[in-house]
Amino acid sequence: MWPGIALSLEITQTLYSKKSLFQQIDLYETRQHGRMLVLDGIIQLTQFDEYTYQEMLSHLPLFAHPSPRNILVIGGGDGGILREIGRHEKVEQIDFCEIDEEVIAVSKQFLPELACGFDDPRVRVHIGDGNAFVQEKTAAYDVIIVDSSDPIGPGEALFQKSFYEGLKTALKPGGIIACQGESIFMHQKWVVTLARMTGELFPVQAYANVQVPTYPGGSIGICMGSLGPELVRPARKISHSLQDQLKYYTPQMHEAAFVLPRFAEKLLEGR
Ligand code: SPM
Repeated sequence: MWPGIALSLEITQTLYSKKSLFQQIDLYETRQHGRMLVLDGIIQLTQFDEYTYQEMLSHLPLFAHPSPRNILVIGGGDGGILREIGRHEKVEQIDFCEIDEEVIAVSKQFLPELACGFDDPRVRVHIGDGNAFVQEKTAAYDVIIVDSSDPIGPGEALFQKSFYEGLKTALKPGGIIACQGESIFMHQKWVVTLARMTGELFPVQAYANVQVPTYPGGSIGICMGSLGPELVRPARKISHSLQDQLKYYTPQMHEAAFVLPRFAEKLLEGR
């Protein structure tokens, strides 16, 4: 996806390498960054910095919503997003839809500190196509989180307008979506496309930026849409016990994530 650009991490051991029905799955031990999950040759996470993305993709929408009870997560078979949602005691039900059950199995074997998200009794796992799953739902969720891979291979359908329309229909009144939003440095065309689609469908739209040193460009975006609540400030206070569990998200980071460099502001303004 990045012709002429590479990020190098020294691998000390290959723990798993196999093609599933959908993609090539590789799990490596690295010298400096702990274990690393790679799908179709693209880094999905490392133990070194996975928490930045997982915390922000989860807690930005959950804290922007005044009372999130019913949650849907699409993609993210490693379980890290489920782990973060599970920290919210008032959440009642978490539907989880992932197309590739081998990613879940590999994560349970090699990334237990992420896959512990699957142990939460509120989680209901659905193996299948996330787009098809969403299209069958109406007014079912307070928050929907899309932890997709990139828009090639199995993740492609999750970047289409029909999918975003389905997300909107699947939300309850006042609901919020938060989707993996690519990089303001590396994927400007996708960033603009996602922000425009969300802006056309939702009365409230915002784009956050999160530091992830092991993603190309060093950061990734979160594209959000809301049927009511404002997004750029938390709607609720965070408890001391939850804040103590986190390494990246704070109420201050919530607001700061939506402050973008000027070139990105211009990009999103269509200038
Ligand atoms: N739960 C973690 C799964 C990671 N899902 C998102 C992966 C995105 C990988 N591509 C990053 C490159 C951004 N341009």
